[in-house]
Amino acid sequence: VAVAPICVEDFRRLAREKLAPDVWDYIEGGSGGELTVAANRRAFERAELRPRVMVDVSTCPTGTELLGTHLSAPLGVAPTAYHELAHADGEVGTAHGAGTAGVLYVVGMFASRTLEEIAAAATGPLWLQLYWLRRRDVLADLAARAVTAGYRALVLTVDAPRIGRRLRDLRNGFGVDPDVDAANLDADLMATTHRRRTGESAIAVHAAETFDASLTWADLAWLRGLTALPIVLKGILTGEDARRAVDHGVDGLIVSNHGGRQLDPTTPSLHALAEVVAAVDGACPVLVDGGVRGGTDVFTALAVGASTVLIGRPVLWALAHDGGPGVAGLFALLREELEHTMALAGRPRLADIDRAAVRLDRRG
Ligand code: FNR
Ligand code: LAC
Repeated sequence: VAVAPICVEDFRRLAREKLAPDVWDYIEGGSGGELTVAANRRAFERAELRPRVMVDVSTCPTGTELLGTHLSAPLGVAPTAYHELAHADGEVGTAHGAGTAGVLYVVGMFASRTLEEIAAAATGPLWLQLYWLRRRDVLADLAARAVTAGYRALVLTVDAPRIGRRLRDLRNGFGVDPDVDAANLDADLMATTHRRRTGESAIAVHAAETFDASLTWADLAWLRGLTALPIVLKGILTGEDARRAVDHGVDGLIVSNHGGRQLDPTTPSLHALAEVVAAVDGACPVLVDGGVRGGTDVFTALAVGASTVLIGRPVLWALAHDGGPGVAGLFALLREELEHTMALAGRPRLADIDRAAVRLDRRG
């Protein structure tokens, strides 16, 4: 009997049945020994919720505000490349799903649909993620298009001066399917992403050719000069860099180790979140991604101080399983699990989910 997914892990199993092995490995894999992928999960698995009782939990609303935008829950889609690898509807499906669920969608620079098509399909807020390219004119063009199409923030990913050593992709000689393109970038800029050579990841080769590894804090002023949109940095893992980002006037931070796909081993996202929240001390919203696989994980991240929690791989699983409705279903499930956790933990409002609601690093 086909049973609808009742937990996030169900989406993973359903997606695996649909995806070609090399695409599965590209999505699932991390870099190096995949220690960070495991550590992201382990940090959540070792968290222990501390419930309060005799609290009126007859309603537990999950709606929130993020940079002036209403969300049905403190949830969103983390930026990921090439959604058409998962489903023919690609990012248009993701936009439908995220919009239906009322959550944030951070569109990836390597989206396989145009920013304008995605915006036309979206009923919820969109942000646009960028990598720092040598071709600054391309960044300027994307920023201008994002403004016109109604995107509400730019996310600069700062943990990828080059691509991590993803052994699965190297072994598979992974290249992006010739029918799937980065729809917002010129074909000549993207040619190598389709190249398949044993021992080589086309994603890594392409990044080596086009990403500008000289990015430093001083460059933020140039990005700021392009647009009045809020600027959010993604890939912050230390309190030191968080302070520095605040000093440079960024509008938000995303604590992330890129789902364990870049530096490995490194700090699990939940532990980095605690450090960053302390350093930022309320100066700007702090988002987090990496290893969030259920409503209790979302609750834990909120207790540690996250404003909103982003979901990477599970969105691609849901998209592979059932397109836009799959993505809507995934976020409905996460919202429901969060609401359920709030009730059982005696925290009926998001503002009640305080640091005392969770103990990290349970022994044993
Ligand atoms: C990513 N991620 C990513 N990040 C980014 O800033 N730009 C990108 O283009 C991509 N592309 C991408 C592709 C795939 C297949 C994955 C799995 C991830 C990283 C992503 O935004 C996020 O940080 C992690 O996926 C979060 O971890 P979880 O939820 O996948 O564990
Ligand atoms: C990733 C970046 C390249 O695959 O999008 O993580």
